[in-house]
Amino acid sequence: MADGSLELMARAAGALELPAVVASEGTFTFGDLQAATERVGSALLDGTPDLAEARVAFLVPPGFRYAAILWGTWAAGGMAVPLATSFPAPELRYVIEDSGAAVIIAAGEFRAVLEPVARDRGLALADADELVFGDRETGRLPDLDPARRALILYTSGSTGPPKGVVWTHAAIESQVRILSEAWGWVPEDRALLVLPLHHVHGLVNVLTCALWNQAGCEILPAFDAGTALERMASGDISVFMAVPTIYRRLITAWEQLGESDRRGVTEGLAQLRLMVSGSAALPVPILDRWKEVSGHTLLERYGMTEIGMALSNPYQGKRTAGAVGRPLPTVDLRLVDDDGVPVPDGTPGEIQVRGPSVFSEYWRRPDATEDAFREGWFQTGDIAVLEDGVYRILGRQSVDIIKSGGEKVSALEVEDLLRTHPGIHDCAVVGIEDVDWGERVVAAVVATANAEPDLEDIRSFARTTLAAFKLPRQLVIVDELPRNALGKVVKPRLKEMIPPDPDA
Ligand code: MCA
Ligand code: AMP
Repeated sequence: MADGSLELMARAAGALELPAVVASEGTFTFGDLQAATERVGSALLDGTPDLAEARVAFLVPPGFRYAAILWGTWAAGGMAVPLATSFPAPELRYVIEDSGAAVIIAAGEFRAVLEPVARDRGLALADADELVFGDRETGRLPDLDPARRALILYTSGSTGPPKGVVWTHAAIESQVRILSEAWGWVPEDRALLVLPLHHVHGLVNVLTCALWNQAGCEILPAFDAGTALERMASGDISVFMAVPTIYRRLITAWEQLGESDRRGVTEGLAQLRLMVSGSAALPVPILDRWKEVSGHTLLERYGMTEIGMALSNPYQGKRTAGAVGRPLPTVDLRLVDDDGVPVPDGTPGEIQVRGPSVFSEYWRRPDATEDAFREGWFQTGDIAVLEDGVYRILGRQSVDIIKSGGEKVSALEVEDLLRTHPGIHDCAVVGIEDVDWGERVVAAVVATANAEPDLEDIRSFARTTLAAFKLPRQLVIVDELPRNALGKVVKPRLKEMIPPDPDA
């Protein structure tokens, strides 16, 4: 490694014999990860001194290859652009084109979906296995300034297409230090990772925090409630983080066990040190039931792709149901009214955040970046109130953002596509409270004359363009959409018109 290597990698160098990643590909030490990082980094550099923030897009399932490609990209001076394994070809193409990726890497099972876009961009599609495990000579890696840009994560917003959120190495380091301190990470920890790795939650809070602390990370290629529950209760795991939908599924899996298996699992779960919930509001019934199942009061925290983690219940001390605690160290946070003026305690206001973990820019969107900040404060669009010394999240300013199973969906993006369906004259998409998903995507549709679009038809129409989590789960045919005097759909009124989901 070069002298100026990133602190994340320098710390790994002090733990070469310790297990770093346990995954479907095998068990790997920090020494293995360091060697793979050097192989990937050298291959990407291919004789050049520094990738100089070139974008490296990769579609690889969560596992050792993922970690090695991420670290190899960073060690070579590139910007990592993780691609979502759940995305269909058009969404992958959008991210690759928008980020201006100079390198595209795929695991074998994803080659076919990426080949056309690689060809169109005149790029060879690199093979993940060959990069990570190939027999190649390693060379010198560049010295890196932590102020350099490291990562682009794509996120949907209330306007326009998804935007790339840029994180520097320094912001990632700052986030990881904050969480390490606040949540008590130690080298003896072993995290179980069941989340996708193109979001802050899985990538930073779990994987990077574990590796930064010389702890191990056991990675499942995808979430499966039975497997996750069994691994959590195995006695090997000390840290687990997930979205509320996942906790709900773990509860269901536990309830399906026989009496004595339940007891065994409950005893195993009680051994964990830390269980965190985030990415969406944790319903109090899930918090309460999980306490009965596992003995743990979930630590709920609040974050966002643009700011990382901002608010957290305490690791030690009282965790308040339905609340997200206090600002994490170094996070400057305030609640403001519509004019940007701070509100007194007990009055709801928009959350604004500043601090070293806040993102630096939307990739190649200076106007959107400028609009997102006000006098140096990032405007989250989330509404909260400070009561009895803790913050409670009350909702969002925009009705066009939906959070389903921890995934963010832009109603406008779904509407734009649905309007191109021949049976749809007009439509509006809203998020409706849902016990499984938190919110479910519901489409209210005015059909064209003589057309009778149904849910399955609309879902299969949209599926080739949009990720499956964005597809409507309920369809309501209406004669007309409620509109205000300016002709804009009044979504709060529309929400009241949606009948309960017949399939729920
Ligand atoms: C999958 N499906 C979904 C979702 N996920 N539908 C709605 N909302 C979703 N989130 C679709 C599948 O494509 C499938 O569709 C059908 O639902 C059933 O799939 P199933 O196997 O039950 O679901 P799954 O594949 O097991 O996924 C559920 C999940 C997953 C494990 C809860 O959504 C998930 O990993 N969510 C977490 C996302 C996350 O990490 N968010 C963090 C971002 P079909 O049958 O039609 O094919 S927020 C963040 O990072 C900030 C910083 C923060 O605060 O944390
Ligand atoms: P994303 O942009 O996908 O990173 O999602 C961030 C959004 O998730 C935030 O702006 C909030 O709306 C929501 N969120 C994250 N954590 C919580 C939480 N604990 N309670 C309520 N909403 C949350």
